[in-house]
Amino acid sequence: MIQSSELILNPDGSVYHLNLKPEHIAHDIIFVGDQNRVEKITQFFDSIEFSTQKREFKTQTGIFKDKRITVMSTGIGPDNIDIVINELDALVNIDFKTRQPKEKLTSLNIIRIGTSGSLQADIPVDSFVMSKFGLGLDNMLRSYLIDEVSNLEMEDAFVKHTNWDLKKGKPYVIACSEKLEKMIESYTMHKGITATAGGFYGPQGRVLRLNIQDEALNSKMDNFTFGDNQITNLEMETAAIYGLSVLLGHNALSLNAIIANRASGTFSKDPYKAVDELIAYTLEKIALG
Ligand code: R1P
Repeated sequence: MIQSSELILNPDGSVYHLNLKPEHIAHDIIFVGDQNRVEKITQFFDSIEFSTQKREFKTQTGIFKDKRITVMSTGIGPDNIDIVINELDALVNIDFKTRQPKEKLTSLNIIRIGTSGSLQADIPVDSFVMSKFGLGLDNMLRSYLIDEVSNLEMEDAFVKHTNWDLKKGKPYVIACSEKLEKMIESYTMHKGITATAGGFYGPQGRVLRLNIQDEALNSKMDNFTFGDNQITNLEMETAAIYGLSVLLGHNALSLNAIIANRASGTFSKDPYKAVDELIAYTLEKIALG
């Protein structure tokens, strides 16, 4: 039995941070970072059956073209992803009455629609990136037993290529769900490795008033290749989503609208437009899937 200090439920029986009960979520789930992006998606729904918000975690469930979909904001960063995916998994795979894992696994389909900075000059602002792999620079996933699901070969190649200081913890690499990749695939989307940082400034090489440990990291990441894959972009959630999803038996895919190009130093003139286009495209694909 899982103790009440470990799986914390609110007095109404909902799960601690997300404020959700099992009946509130669909099996197809869209993650966004920004809570204001939730309604940018659900405005296209035919109906909305449920809405709630606690802290940065805003959730709405409804119907889009006969498909029941949940849209949820995760806030910023891998630490939030730890909360969101563990609590979502508990909603479908733990019996809240007996506090025991259920015998039959329920697998969720999780698709992130995010914003991100490109590291490659030829992946311009306003384009879309599908993450074949998440490369976690953040350490969160290292609290779990990940050796059987992570790509050790790519991790070692990245450590060597960047002369990575292991005092920062060892980066981890996790692949996307092939099922969702096939479902969403588009020939216009760039595909590659998405690096996930545990912060926005120093961890992504931004210097304001503090010196950083490795000023050359972004340019080293820029020319890292593994097989046909290069590091396309840098954001703050994908690798953590992939890692926890694989460990818990869920399918995950991350899509990002590129709003900044770190190689050319440019920022989108209309970042909302690129995000809106990615939302419209993804919703249609989920409805068909
Ligand atoms: C940083 O500004 C945030 O924006 C990006 C990063 O991953 C981080 O969460 O994604 P979202 O727009 O999806 O939040």
